[in-house]
This record gives sequence, structure tokens and C-alpha cells, in this order.
Amino acid sequence: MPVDFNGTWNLVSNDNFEGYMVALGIDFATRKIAKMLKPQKVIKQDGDSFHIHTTSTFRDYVLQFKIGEEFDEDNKGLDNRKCKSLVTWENDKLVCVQTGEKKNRGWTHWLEGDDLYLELRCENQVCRQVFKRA
Ligand code: VL7
Repeated sequence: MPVDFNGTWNLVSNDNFEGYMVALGIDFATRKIAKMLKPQKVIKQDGDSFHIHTTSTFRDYVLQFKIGEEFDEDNKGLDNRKCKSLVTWENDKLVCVQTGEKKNRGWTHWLEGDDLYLELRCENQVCRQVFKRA
């Protein structure tokens, strides 16, 4: 039985989001707005199929994938770079590798207690986000 990420989650902390956005080449004005946001994630999981909707007052982002099936990701409304993405289980963690122009790009999701964690990686920058159930 895989871990169950289903639920609605609110951001409560966001460490080094600025460094992550700089690594992605996000412009100053957009970064100023983006770092004020408190995004919400709505995760719908059916076994190894995921639908993750990240919403905010500024931009939304939808990601759909199946574990072990590589897909094209467009990062629309984020940095808009296309990449090939693959999500796999590493024990109870969801690990995504985003292959493209940016080195070392990807993210990891896991649960700790009743909190949702997200580590976002790009080049030499790591952003750590924590979410609590809405
Ligand atoms: C998505 C943001 C910074 C541009 C706007 C910020 C809008 C709300 O990929 C992500 O989550 C995965 C795992 O849950 C599923 O898609 C993180 C936020 C990364 C990158 C780029 C700043 C402009 C934030 C959508």
C-alpha cells in the first residue's frame, strides 16, 4: 500500500524559495509577488496516479502523473521551461526528476506526522516547504 497524500494542504513555511526562484531565472518583480503567496495544494491520489493542483491568488499549477511513467512538463506560469519528468517511489517518498535545461532539477514529497513536506531543487538551490491540512 502506497502512502496516502490525498487532501487539501496549506503552506505554513517556505525556506529558500527566493534562492530556488533565482536558480530558475524568475524575474525580480515576479519573485516579490511569489514569495508573499501562501499556496494551497489539493492532492488527489488513486494508488500510483496523482493529480496535484497548486493554487494561489497569483498563479495556479496543475500536475498529473503516474508513478514510473515519464511525461512532458511545461511549467506553464512558473519558469515556462519544458522538461521531461519522472516520478518514482523511494520508500515512502515521491521523488520527481525534471530533466531539461536546468541541472539537478526536481522535487520530493513526503509526509511527516500529519504534515506534508516538499523539497524543490534546482542547480545548487534547495527550497523546503511545509504544508498543514486545511
Ligand atoms: C510549484 C514555483 C517559481 C515562478 C509564481 C509562483 C506560483 C503557485 O511544482 C511544484 O509542485 C509540484 C509538487 O507538488 C507539483 O506541481 C511547485 C511552485 C514552484 C516556482 C516560479 C514564480 C511564480 C506558485 C503555483
